[in-house]
Amino acid sequence: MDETARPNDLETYWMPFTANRQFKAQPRLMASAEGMYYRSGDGRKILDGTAGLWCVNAGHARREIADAIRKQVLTLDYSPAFQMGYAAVFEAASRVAALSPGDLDHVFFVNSGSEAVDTALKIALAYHRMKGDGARTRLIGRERGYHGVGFGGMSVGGIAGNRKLYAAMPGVDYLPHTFDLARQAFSRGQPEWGAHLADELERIVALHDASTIAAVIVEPVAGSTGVLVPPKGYLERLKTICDKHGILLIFDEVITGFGRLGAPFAADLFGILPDLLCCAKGLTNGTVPMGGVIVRKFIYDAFMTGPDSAIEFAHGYTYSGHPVAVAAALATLEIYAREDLFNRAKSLAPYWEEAAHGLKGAPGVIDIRNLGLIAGLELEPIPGKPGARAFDAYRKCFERGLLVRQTSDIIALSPPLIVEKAQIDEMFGLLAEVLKTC
Ligand code: PXG
Repeated sequence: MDETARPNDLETYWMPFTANRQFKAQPRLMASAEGMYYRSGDGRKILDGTAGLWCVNAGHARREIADAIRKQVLTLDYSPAFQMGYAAVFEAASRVAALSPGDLDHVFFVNSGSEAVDTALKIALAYHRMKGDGARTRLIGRERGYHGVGFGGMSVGGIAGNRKLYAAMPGVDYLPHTFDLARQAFSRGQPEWGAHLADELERIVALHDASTIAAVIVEPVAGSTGVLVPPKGYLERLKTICDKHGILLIFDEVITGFGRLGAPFAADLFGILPDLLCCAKGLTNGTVPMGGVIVRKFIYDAFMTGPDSAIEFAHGYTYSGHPVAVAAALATLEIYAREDLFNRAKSLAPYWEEAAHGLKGAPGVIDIRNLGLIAGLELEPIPGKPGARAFDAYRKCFERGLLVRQTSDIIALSPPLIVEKAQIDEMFGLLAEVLKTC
């Protein structure tokens, strides 16, 4: 037992999105991490099947990032975010924009995915107002969408459990989610069935009228709710309908950004240009909280009107473009480029798909979904105990040295992009063993 890893008091810390009492009765503690592995508090090596929480794309303990962070704290630890700047933050914005497709060429920095989403929604609303279209206040999300926990993101999100205790914002409507087990089970990559579900947007437009709708926000691949891969043609149709009605399309790429799908962004992979793109997580390899909203030129330009002395967008955070986060981001983007990690993910994706679908027929597995370096396994729920089987698998995997992600009866995997084929085999091999006991 590493003594530094043993807390003296588990009670005081109120843990986020955690079954606190269950956890504190049987804690799972991490002590350190390097490369593809965590080390647990009790000294076991744990293979990281989830890149932390979908964020450590370049693997753990990257020296270049640590060095950059240390140097930055000693050079310029903080610089006022408003009405002032420093060189590196402009550099970071340029690099992120250069990585983004099309004319997604201006970047607003924030500190998390939730802030990226709330910021994007505000930009969308303000954009229409700037254009004299102030009646466009309605936002369209999607069932089973996850857009973080801010009031905006929660409100456009479609997870009942995340909303039921709070008053979600009014003026939001929802597309149906795109998952249908009977029609899509065991699809490899994008399902064939379901593109027509995008046409539901036409129904929503007909109901509310386009003149009241500001934006549609979707995750290109829904991550948190269990890896829902968009049906072939679905996102294309969504984009066409948005354009037709002057509705802004927001891609929430907090999970899909920075190589997860074998391309810089899902927008690249699918060849669809959203008007705004939210990112976070992989931007700093998970080391320092940071996110961003990347917007197309016409949106930025719409704000750059009025007197020069006016603040064009009344929004921002004390830590927008924080120097330490920016240093981490620059070092991270450098690693992604130097090690060509997005292409590495692309070239590993077929092997990943094969390995994931090798679990077809394993006990309790009713669906396997995948895209890029993401996989989701859906398990047959134990009657009357939703989520219990997958949680059992999650716990047993951890005990046997593999970190996976569990949500309801779904196990999700999303390893760092440095994963080796042997480690992919190890992940799915161990999962197969564990599933026999769940
Ligand atoms: N949008 C998307 C698509 C996300 O996946 C957020 C916004 C919010 O980001 P922040 O940085 O505010 O948490 C997310 C976050 C999981 C899991 O296990 C997923 C997220 C966070 C924590 C756990 O699926 N996604």
